[in-house]
Amino acid sequence: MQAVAAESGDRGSCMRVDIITLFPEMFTGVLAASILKRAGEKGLAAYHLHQMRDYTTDPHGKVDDRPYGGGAGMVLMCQPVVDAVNAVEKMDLLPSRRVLLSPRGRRLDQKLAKELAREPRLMLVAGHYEGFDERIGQLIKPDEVSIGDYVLSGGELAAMVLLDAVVRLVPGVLGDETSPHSESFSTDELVEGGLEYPHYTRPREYDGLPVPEVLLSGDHAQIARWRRMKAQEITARLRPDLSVRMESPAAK
Ligand code: 6GU
Repeated sequence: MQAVAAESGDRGSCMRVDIITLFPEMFTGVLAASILKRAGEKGLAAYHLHQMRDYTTDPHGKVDDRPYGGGAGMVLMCQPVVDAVNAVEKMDLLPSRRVLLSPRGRRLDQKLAKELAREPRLMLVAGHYEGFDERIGQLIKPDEVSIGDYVLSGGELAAMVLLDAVVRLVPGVLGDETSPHSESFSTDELVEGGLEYPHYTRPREYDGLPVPEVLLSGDHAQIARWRRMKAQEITARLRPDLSVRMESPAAK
């Protein structure tokens, strides 16, 4: 399965993704649809789900306990998490870049997604409950990553968001009609340089609303100019914080 696309020359090689979680079933739908699925089918990504509970030494399958010092909620214990990470690490010779999903982590952005897309192997560790025993971080030395300033019930949804953002950047994953180059370029523009220009498709008029004339003109230079202008307008209006970078001399 992996060998097929790995042989097709200019495409990227296969990224191995290990996911350690108490809720592997949350991932199955996401991994079986759209781009993440296609990356798997093309042999550009291989996903391995691991049930953290399988690694606890507790006879009742316990993975969490009450916090020392008191307080609300439960804390993930060191043993199941550390043993799971170490056991999963050994399942492949490739060393993994370890990412622990945590609201206190580095905020995920396009730059970090690109960085992670270059890794041959990712290990995502998703926790639930109040959090991880602090010593887990010291022992497994992960990068901690957050997807934004709001509280999720667990790291699973964050891991899926991260995975989608990362895997689509693995060379060869996006369609052939949009070359990896132009697609990742437009991705750069979208998030790093500003927002994208508006898109239109058929029909030429819908509910009294026409498609802008210039897009029907066939004049590609003029279309490119119009799109640049619209992208700047939209960015200035909706995301002035991103606009600043577009004004830089380098963009001219
Ligand atoms: Cl990575 N985990 C949790 N629990 N909440 C979050 C998050 C992660 N990122 C944003 N909120």
